[in-house]
Amino acid sequence: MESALSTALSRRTLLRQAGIAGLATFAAPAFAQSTVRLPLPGGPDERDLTNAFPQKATMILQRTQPPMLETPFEVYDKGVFTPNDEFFVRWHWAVIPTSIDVGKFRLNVHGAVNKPLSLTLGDILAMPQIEYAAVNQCSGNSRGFFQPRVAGGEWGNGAMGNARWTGVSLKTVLDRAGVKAGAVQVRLSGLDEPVVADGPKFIKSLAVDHARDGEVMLAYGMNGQALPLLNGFPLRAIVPGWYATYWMKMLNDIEVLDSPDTNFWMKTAYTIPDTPHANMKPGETGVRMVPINKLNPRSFITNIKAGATVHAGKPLAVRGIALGGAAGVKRVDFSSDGGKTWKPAQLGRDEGKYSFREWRARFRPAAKGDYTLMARCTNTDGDAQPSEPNWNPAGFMRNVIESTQISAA
Ligand SMILES: Nc1nc2c(c(=O)[nH]1)N[C@H]1C(S)=C(S)[C@@H](COP(=O)(O)O)O[C@H]1N2
Ligand SMILES: [Mo]
Repeated sequence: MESALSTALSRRTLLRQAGIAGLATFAAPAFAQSTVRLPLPGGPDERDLTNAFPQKATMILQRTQPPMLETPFEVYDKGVFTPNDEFFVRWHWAVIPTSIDVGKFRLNVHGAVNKPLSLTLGDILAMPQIEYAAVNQCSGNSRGFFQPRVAGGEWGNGAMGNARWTGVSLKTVLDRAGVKAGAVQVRLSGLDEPVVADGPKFIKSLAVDHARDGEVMLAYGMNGQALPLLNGFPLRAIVPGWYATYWMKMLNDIEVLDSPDTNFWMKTAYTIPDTPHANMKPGETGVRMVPINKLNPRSFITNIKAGATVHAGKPLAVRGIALGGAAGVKRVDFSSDGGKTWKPAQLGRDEGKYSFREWRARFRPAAKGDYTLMARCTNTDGDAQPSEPNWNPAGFMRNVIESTQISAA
């Protein structure tokens, strides 16, 4: 792994990757190759598939500019790591560099620090390396299932992915700069720019203690390769256990702040009701809103599609993936009778608490008829998936025990 990684991430490879990206263009209209069924309560049921984006295989096209590409759900059945070329893509603004000169790239660290830094990729590659698996999930993943429907990217369940990330801890970089006493937040920004002059640049901040927890990573490696351009080449933030909105891509600027960040993306956008599972009633007023933060546990059946017909009397192997969110997966329970009875599923290899975890269960549909299969994840903090779906006006943090209807014949 060590040598594969250093090869994958050598300066030459980084350069070659940047070259490939430079040749490709995602500004050209992506063409629809074919369509996929993605049934959502408010429609549409059909989505275009595209392979017109650089370093990306066939993806569900949510939007061309800025690019929003969803991972086809079958990908999650292939294993707990999401391949880089099938990893979802989400950007807020369409002015995104189509190539990066890795020789000229600098990560600037400034603000409330003793010593401002301007780091090359070589400087960063020379720092102590850390590595772990973590799920990157968009705040709006599964938004298309909200009822009543809410505005925004109408994602199915494919705005999430798990990768093994390699890089340096943000703490290493901050310690080198020397954070001044009285600093409160660390603001991250990347190379993308608003398309309109008065548009607010996409920037996000973390509390200083969080930024210095040793886990928050500046990643240059993703599943042993350099990051695809659209996933933030050459460097992005990994904030394990937290929603993807903080995982700044093409990260080139870190500003240590001595007062709380009140920019649009922290104060107005990406806020959730400060209630369990960010749940509120449509139309409810006076709800306290806070910046979105930790991921919740979720689980999915990946090998059986809704509407499938199986053999009555024969054992059926069911498998899927789970994420614990801000804590590890403690258990996954499986039900074949719509949640009346549950039994523990068998957990697959532990790839780390922030990773997807495989689970497996078996059941025998004894009689012909309909069955409702369900999986419920509980994390090591004791949080479990709710049986009723949450709701909030921005369509964030969708969570419910998912069910898959099948029939035995
Ligand atoms: N520079 C930059 N970083 C960004 C964003 C962005 O618009 N610009 N979007 C964030 C959001 S909301 C998401 S969901 C993730 C998506 O990560 P991915 O495209 O690698 O899947 O990137 C995050 N980092
Ligand atoms: Mo997102």
